[in-house]
Amino acid sequence: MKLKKYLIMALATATVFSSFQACRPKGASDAVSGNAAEKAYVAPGKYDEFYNFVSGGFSGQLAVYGLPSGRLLRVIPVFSVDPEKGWGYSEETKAMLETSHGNVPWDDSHHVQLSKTDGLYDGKWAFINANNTPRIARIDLTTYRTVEILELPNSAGNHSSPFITENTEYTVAGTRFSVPAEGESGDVPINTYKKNFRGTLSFVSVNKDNGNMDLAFQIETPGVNYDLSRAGKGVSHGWFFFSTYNTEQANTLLEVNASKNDKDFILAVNWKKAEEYLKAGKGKKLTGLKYAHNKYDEKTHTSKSEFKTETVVLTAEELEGLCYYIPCPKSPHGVDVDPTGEYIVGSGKLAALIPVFSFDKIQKAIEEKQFEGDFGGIPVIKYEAALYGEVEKPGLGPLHTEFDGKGNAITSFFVSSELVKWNIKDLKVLDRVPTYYSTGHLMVPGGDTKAPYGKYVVAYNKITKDRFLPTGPELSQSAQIFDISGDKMQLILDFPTIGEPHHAQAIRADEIKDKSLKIYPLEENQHPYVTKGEKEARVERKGNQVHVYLTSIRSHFAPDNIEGIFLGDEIYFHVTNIEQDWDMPHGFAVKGANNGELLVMPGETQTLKWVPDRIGVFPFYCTDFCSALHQEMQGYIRISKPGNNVPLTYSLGTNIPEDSTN
Ligand code: RUQ
Ligand code: CUA
Repeated sequence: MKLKKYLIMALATATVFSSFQACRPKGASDAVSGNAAEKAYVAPGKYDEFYNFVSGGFSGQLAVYGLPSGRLLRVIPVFSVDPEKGWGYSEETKAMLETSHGNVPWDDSHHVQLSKTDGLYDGKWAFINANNTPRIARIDLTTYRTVEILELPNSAGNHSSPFITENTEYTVAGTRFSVPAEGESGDVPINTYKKNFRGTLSFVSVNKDNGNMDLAFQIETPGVNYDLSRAGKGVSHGWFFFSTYNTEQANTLLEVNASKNDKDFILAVNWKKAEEYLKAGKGKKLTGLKYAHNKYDEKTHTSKSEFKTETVVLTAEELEGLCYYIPCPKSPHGVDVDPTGEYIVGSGKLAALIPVFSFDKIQKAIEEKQFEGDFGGIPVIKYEAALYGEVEKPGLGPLHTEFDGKGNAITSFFVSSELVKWNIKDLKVLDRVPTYYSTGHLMVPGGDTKAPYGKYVVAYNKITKDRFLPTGPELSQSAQIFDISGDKMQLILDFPTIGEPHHAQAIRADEIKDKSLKIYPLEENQHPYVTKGEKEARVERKGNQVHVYLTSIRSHFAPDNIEGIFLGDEIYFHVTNIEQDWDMPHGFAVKGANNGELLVMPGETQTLKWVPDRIGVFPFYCTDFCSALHQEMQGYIRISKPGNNVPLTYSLGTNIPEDSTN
């Protein structure tokens, strides 16, 4: 009987929501007009105006595009192994993917945040979240390399992350999936969600000078889904806002059961207050945890993994003034804060309006205790008391909002497939453009800073049917760039993206391009297996471990003939690229290796481990076309039968056949 009721409900909801499915706007082919192409055209040899960092969705990586051309400049491996660059395959990078679950070679990255000072991008680092096995990564914007990954305990589905505060004091991580406690006490029936499942909001501090992350504290809250978040800025600096859904606290068929409440919440967190409570000793130390903290050292070119066991937890419902819920219509997704910090925009996925909250009114409501009871022991501010106003009939399925710096907001609509521009002060809709289609995130360069650059808005679309040449069952994802310098948004270009594009940010190229690292100085290389010149190239045996100290320079390896290695040996090729020229990587690969390649930057050392599975002579070669004689950049290693009398020898240019003088 119960099941039948559920099925009927599910069916009813399915029909309702099928009308909420993406709809494809009309007139796809004639949307580009006039001088549009000119606006996106960046002539050959000319640089783009912006770097666009786009989270790679289920590829787990971070993609870098130029704007306005949409040219893909680089894919930075973060949470997923990348055999193209040896990420997760070289001995040096394996520790970066270490977690409490062991080595995890993949994740799902949704949001990217550029570090900020005074609410503006400072061009030092990019942060990106791992959704599945909760982690935050930091990427160095001089090397475009992932240099740190921190795992988050007591967390699941790290989606509302890694949003950062105005001076990068903290990057946060909120539980999308509430879960019971870690360890044996978490062995509870799933349908005890209401009683046993909790949400955790992690605040990770970032060292101003070196960027190092540390889990500063966690706030434990009632169990709901925390979807997205944004820091306050300007007037609201010191606060953080998290959107929630599933305030129904359902544990099954969420599609129906988490869509019942007319309103869910935005959680407002006073993190300055949290700091006070911590100082006053109100944090509870939780021990017996295990979470990984991985760092890449640019001097030794090696990563290390450290396991931590403790965290400090503040319990939201026990600490007055720390957290407040604000009702927000219909399963909000994005929560976005305008450049002044005064206006907080909630986007209910199933709502037909956009509520805009006022920070000032929120503060007054708290002072005057304008509450409508509590949720799980946390005061709920009256909707009207926090509300600045509503944008009426903006479109269907609002997801995210960015700001143009001229007093306007632009919101993406998944269901009605459009971008809609509206004025923050009078909440009037000013313009709308169709997208192709079902836009998720959108991005205005600098759109979440105190001073957006404006100029463009990019829509990152979930569905692309009929937009690009078909490529089998899955079509390319797409981004679309619109010029917003005039009153009307104008489509100027479509470009395909990797993974599924999610959140993105863009920084003016001239703010960071000259800081890009060109080489790793060889004299500073402190790798334990570095070879600083060909004279030091050698092969050393330690038991059944063989360490090959190999150098690469145009266009040979030293040594390139190696003998005296036996089946059963473990071989470590420590390749040092002794070039000191920009853009001169050398690759390294050996036949039959159950491994990726190495791609070694000038001045860097990287190691490929190889356990041969058979006897014979195996070629190795450079994989990156580095000179006219790149095809000559090769060598041989001989694997002999154990017990055969083959002395260990290695050489370059001297292992000549005896009869070669004939
Ligand atoms: S999400 S499409 Cu940020 Cu994962 Cu909104
Ligand atoms: Cu070195 Cu090709």
